[in-house]
Amino acid sequence: MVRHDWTKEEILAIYNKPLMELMYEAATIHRKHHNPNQVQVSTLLSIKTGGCPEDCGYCPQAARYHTDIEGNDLMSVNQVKAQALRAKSSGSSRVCMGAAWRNVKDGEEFDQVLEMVRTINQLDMEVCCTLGMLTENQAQRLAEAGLYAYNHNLDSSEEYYKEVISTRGYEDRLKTLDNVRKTNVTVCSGGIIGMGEKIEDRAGMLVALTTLNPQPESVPINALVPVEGTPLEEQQPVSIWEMIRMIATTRIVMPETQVRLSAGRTQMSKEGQAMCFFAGANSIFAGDKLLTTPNPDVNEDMELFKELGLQPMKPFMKKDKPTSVPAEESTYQPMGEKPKWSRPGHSIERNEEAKLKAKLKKQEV
Ligand code: SAM
Ligand code: DTB
Ligand code: SF4
Repeated sequence: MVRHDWTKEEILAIYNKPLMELMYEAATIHRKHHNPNQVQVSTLLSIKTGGCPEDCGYCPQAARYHTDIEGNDLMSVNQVKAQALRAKSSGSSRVCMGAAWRNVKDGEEFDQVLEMVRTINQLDMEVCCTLGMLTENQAQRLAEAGLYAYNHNLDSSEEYYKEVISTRGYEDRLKTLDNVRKTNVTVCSGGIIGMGEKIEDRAGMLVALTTLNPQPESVPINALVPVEGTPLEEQQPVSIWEMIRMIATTRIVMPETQVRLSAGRTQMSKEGQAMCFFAGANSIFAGDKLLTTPNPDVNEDMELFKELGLQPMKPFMKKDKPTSVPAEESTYQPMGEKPKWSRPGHSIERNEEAKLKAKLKKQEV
């Protein structure tokens, strides 16, 4: 049975169980709901990199922090198709396209993204997008183009979120998830651990995700990748034990969800990752790059799969392939709806410091 009324205390009690018990319980639930030898392999593609106006304290793509990444304008549909075919040939069943946008704006660029969605859908791969905030109408247009999933993370508990991001609020994120839910696109939403949050915040984020009804079809659990130039550059990496606990707890409270062992795998041993799979992770991001930071080599991942007897999941095993609607049949009507900035005037000291540091560094050059 899927529960939507988990309390923070109950989730904390699960998270803090003796590790062997926690893993055993998670693995038992995992095999009741999923084939434990199948892992979904998803490939990330940064279709528009850097220059983002937001102030997410973890993110190398926020313009204000001046990190070392190479920014790029929106990729062409042909470039995306070539990358998707490459991903398919190396065993990926899903392509997740990420754009460093605060929110989607109607116009030429969004039309180009819709074309990318149609193109990948025709390759018989699941298509996911993560483009920032969305209106209901934009979600509907993505659905019509054949989008399978939309990723928009809650990132942390509502309380800790405010310590990391000031340019939009938790309720804005929930609104986007709600807009996606009104279509037939599946919801992908999770978060990051290792940002300096307490275990209570991890539990708080899981409460928020489990309360969603239906629960998200996929939940990415990212370990922070500390990037130089961001306010979180000095965070110590989370230990593998914390990652296993977070994955196992997520599996127990969201039994039907695909739990994705996401960013941070380059810092984990093969044995550590194997324990995450045992504890209920059944999805990874593959490819030598996440959006801007490194990820394990695909060949190494496939070797690990072989060693563990895991198979990459085929596309559309959880839900039918969505049908794209030809453009002329689209019900699209611009609504002119603007997502609101929910916390005007609010700023985070650590983010302001990082902004200033980046500015001074630039002046020195
Ligand atoms: N701009 C869009 C948005 O924010 O929704 C989409 C791209 S954004 C990079 C997608 C997610 O990547 C973030 O919500 C965050 O959870 C994750 N992420 C970004 N930087 C990260 C980092 N340094 N370490 C771990 N996860 C990160
Ligand atoms: C998610 O939860 N993790 C992915 C995906 N959704 C878009 C992104 C991880 C980004 C890690 C930092 C980077 O490579 O820029
Ligand atoms: Fe922009 Fe997304 Fe990065 Fe936030 S996480 S700064 S919205 S790209």
